Amino acid sequence: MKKKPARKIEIDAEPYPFDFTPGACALLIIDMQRDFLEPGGFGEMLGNDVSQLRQCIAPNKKLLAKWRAKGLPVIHTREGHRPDLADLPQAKRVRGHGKRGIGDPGPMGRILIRGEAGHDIIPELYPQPGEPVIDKPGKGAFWATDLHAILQNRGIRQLIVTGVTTEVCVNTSVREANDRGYDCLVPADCVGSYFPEFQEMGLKMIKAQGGIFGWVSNSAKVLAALV
Ligand code: TIU
Repeated sequence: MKKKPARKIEIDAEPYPFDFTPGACALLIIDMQRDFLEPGGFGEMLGNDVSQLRQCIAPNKKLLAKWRAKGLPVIHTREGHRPDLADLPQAKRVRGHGKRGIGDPGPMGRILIRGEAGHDIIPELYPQPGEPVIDKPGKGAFWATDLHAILQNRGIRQLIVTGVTTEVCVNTSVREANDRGYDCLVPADCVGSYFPEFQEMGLKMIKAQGGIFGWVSNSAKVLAALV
């Protein structure tokens, strides 16, 4: 018997429409962790305006609900380290010369340490059973993780990438995914940066030069494709 061709739906995106194949596409939610997003967390302690990031919670929540309702795969990531700091490079530990850094006591437990309250995902987007959570020691979701194997085992070739921050972990993960052969679409309202200029440029870099790393769209357009 002939195999049924995969269903494709166009999502309006820049620099040109994205050929969405629901059976081969995962929602990858990057680092929506309490320490980055919540008032009183590590991000705010560093002097950042968390309201800039919090704008993307509601659109993510809506997209996640619909994505789950359609039975499509969801993967979450968290940036953080082992409690013994064995996986924390010295270069990352000393960078910034902040008063407090990774592994030190913070407002919500030890900063960016697995198992601590601040390291966990915000309640609004909390993972459900069956949704893999990737603990990553770096900015990119692929480096030193089993994400590529998980995606390959599930036949995933496309990613809708959301989360924080646009210019750091989202951008790094999209670039890593692109080099591994995945098509990535980033809904602009579902990613956030502490810095408006980095939000703008982080998105521009993805879609520049004919989609050098991927596509940029918005959650309404992705939701419209999830009929
Ligand atoms: N998740 C992520 O982007 N980690 C960061 O450290 N981001 C900053 O913008 N600092």
